[in-house]
Amino acid sequence: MRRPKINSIDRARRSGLQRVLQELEPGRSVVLSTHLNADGDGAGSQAAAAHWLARRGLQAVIVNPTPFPDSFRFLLADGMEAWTPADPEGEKAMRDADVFLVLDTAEPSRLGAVMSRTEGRRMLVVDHHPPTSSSVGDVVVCDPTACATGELVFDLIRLAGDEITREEADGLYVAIATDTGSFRFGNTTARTHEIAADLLRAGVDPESMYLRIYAQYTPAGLELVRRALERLEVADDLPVAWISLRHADLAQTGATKEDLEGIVEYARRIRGVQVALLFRELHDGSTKISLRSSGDADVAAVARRLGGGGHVKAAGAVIPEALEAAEARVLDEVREALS
Ligand SMILES: [Mn+2]
Repeated sequence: MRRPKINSIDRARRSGLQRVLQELEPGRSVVLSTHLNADGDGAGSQAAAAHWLARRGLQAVIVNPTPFPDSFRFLLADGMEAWTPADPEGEKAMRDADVFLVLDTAEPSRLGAVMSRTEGRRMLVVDHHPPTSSSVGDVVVCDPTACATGELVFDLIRLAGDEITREEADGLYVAIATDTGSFRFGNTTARTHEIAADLLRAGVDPESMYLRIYAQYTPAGLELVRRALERLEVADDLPVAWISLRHADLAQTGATKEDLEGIVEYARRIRGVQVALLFRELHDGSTKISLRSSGDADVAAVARRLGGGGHVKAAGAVIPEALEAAEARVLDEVREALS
């Protein structure tokens, strides 16, 4: 049986994860956190890590800067809760923590109110975003060659010599499936599939995962998709398509931020499109941009010029400008990147 070999991983990743492991002694209290508006990778990696740490005899509590996504609550064990700093339980967990294990980000600004509470505590970071000058952490594993943070959590568990349980496998599968666009994006590797195979052997049911992750449209979410398709525009002179949503689009449809997941993919699915964009007007009048690249364009570089960041093929930024001005500015930057 072919297994994703733990001794085949890159030496830097291995030694980094080894140092993380050394900090996770049985009996210690760990707060698990991830970035604002946790996605499938953040939430799935956390859920898997929480199951595993509990199994190793640590106290593990999830405290995120924004509420744990409802759509991924099924990954939490019975009685396992996820808090925010506003909850007394979250506050207490952060006060009692020996260690913070931060997953899927190393950016202080993306940790919201959790960040200030890490002061004076050991902070372990396991992430796959390219490190930046503002990255934080006492022990940091930032490996952009990992398809998802879930891949690194998988390696961490295997490095500890532990088999992966069904519950852990479900979380890691959600993490990896969502961050690779269901094994379709450019970050998908042979090893991604080897790990997925291992997760299926641990009991993951791919169809029920598909239904849990993707077959979840609500009437409000569907209405948002309808509006997004109405607003979809394709440039005449560039291989670029974009969707612009007003603040009112979310408010009037009753759609949530979670319903925005994947909307940008509608622009990316158009034949010939190399850069897909989602513009979203925020309540304070600024504009949030999601960028996706299907070609050689480095959208992380574009996002950095706009004050944001991310991966080469998936990045984002918030611009303090109104929707129309933001569109013009971003399209200029994208034109530049494509030339
Ligand atoms: Mn991720």
